[in-house]
Order: sequence, then C-alpha cells, then structure tokens
Amino acid sequence: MSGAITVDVPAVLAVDEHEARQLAELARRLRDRPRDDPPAFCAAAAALAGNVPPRLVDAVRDFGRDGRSGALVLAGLPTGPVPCTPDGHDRHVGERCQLVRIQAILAELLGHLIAYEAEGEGALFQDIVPSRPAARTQTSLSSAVELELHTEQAFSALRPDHLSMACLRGDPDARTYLLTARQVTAALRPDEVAELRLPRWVTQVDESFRAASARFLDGDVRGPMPILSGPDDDPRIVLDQDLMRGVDPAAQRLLDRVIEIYLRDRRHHALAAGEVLFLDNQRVVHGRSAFRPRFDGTDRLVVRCFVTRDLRQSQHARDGSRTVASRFS
Ligand SMILES: O=C(O)CCC(=O)C(=O)O
Ligand SMILES: [Fe+2]
Repeated sequence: MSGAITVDVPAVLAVDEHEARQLAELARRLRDRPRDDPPAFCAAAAALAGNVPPRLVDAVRDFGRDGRSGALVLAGLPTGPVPCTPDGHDRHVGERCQLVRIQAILAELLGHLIAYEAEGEGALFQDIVPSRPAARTQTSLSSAVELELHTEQAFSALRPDHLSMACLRGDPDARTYLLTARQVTAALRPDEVAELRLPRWVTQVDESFRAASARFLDGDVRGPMPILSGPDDDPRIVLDQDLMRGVDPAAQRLLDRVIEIYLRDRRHHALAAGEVLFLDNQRVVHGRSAFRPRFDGTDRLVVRCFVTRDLRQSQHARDGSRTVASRFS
C-alpha cells in the first residue's frame, strides 16, 4: 500500500472576473472556424495561448507536467450564447461557442489538439449529447446506462494524452467518474500491482473505429498489454471495462478486482456550464453515470476535444491534417 491520496480529484480552479474577461477577449480574436482549416485554427489558438492570464497558464502547465491528480477543472468561464442541445453529434453546434474557443486556446497550452477520423467525423470538437438511439450503448452519446470505465482509445498506440470536456449546459445527475492509477496501486497488494505490470490483457478496437475503417494496420485485437506501467510513484494506466479481457482466468480476476476498486473508490464531478475539464488519459480512467435526458433541447451539452503532447508521433497517420486516419488507430 502506498498510503492515502491527498490530492483532490479533480482539482477545481475558479477563474476570477478579470481572467474571465481576458479569456473572452482572446476567444473573440480566434476568428478562424475549426472545420475550415484545422491546422490554421490550431496555430491561431496556440498563438493566442501566449496571452492567457499567468495564473491559468501555470495551472494548465503544472497539470501537464505532473498530472498525478488526474484531472483539472477550470470553472466560471464565459460560455457565450449557448445553442439548443441537438439530439445527435452530427450538427457540430459546440465548436462555434465562445467557451469552446477558450477550450481550444487552453488545450494548445497543454499540448496540441488532435482529432480522429472515427470520432465525431474527424472534427477537432465533438458535441457530446444524449441521443435516443444510442441511449443504451457504451458510447459518449449514451444516457440510460452507465458508461463503463475506460481509457480513451485503450486499444490504440496513438491514443490522446489528454481529453478535455467543455460544458455548455450541465446536468447535475450526469457524473463524470474518475479513478487514478495511484488509487489502484494504493488499494492493491504489491504482488497484484506487479502482475498488473505484465502484458496479460487484450483489447478490442472500439465499435465506432471499426465502423470507420475496413482494415487496421495493427489488427482487430491489440495486446497482450499491461494495465499498469511507468514509475512506482507515478504509474500510468490503460484499461477498458467493455473491450478488455484477461488472457487467462487469473488475469481476468485481477481486471475484475480493479473494476471493484473503481466502483468503490472513484471520485466524481458533475460538469456545470462554464467549466472546462482536462483529464490525463495516461494517469486516470473515467466513466459516466446514467442520467435522464428530456430530448427537448435543454439536455446536457458538452464539447470534447483531444490533446497530444507530441504531434510527431502521429505524423505518418495524419497526412498534414490534424486528424488521425482510422486505419492507423
Ligand atoms: O460525458 C462524460 O462525462 C464522459 C464521456 C466520455 O467518456 C467521453 O466522451 O470520452
Ligand atoms: Fe471517454
């Protein structure tokens, strides 16, 4: 056991009025539309990131350097006018909002925005909204069932380092669940931790990625891979409750044990309007509670984007754009 965890998960930083006004002004200066020319949009966002108030620069950069708390929330940000919540993710209403432009600028402080062909039609910003047909699926559009714990793109070597969710309209019942790798190691015996560091789990490719590509260069089943890796005092975790299986019954039992720890020890945050969450996809696994949408335009409206620390890693898969082609995922 490595002792109690003292860091709040997630850390919440309330932006003051002056900082909020400065960010709103930066968002106004980010005129490009993300879908017209994604690399130009990202370059403009990165240039504006130099003018973010220093306290927020420090918070975002510190989180990027040492993401052990797993998640950071900036609260009290201006949203600008918020459109009606659509009933699917193909309308791309979020990317036009002021809050999402602020999210883009902050994301470019943390690393580099990156998109995936199979996620939201390859757009940098994806509307995460409850959809009636997807209500019971294991996708971000679900609501009637709990979205089980996962690493974003556990199966892919090109998975994002961070993901971000900007909340335009909240739902107090929709709780984003978080469990850090350190919570896992703190709850297990040393021999169990050592076993989690062995390559004993295989992971299937997510359904949406399979739909987007006829053939994957890395095949349909990935691994065997370890669940934990990295330094003892700063472990990394890759896990997917839905898509990952142990290579034998003992490995499966250990995976089930981690899921029990998640159900017992997970922290949660219900995103509220004006909040931007950054989540460290190497150090924390996440999920979401079920909630009850009304499908009347007033449901939860969250905009998701992904960040990589090293754009070169995916250069071969992006063809000069910011979108990773599915067959490389
Ligand atoms: O909606 C949430 O809070 C989490 C959804 C999720 O896991 C995702 O979009 O990656
Ligand atoms: Fe997710």
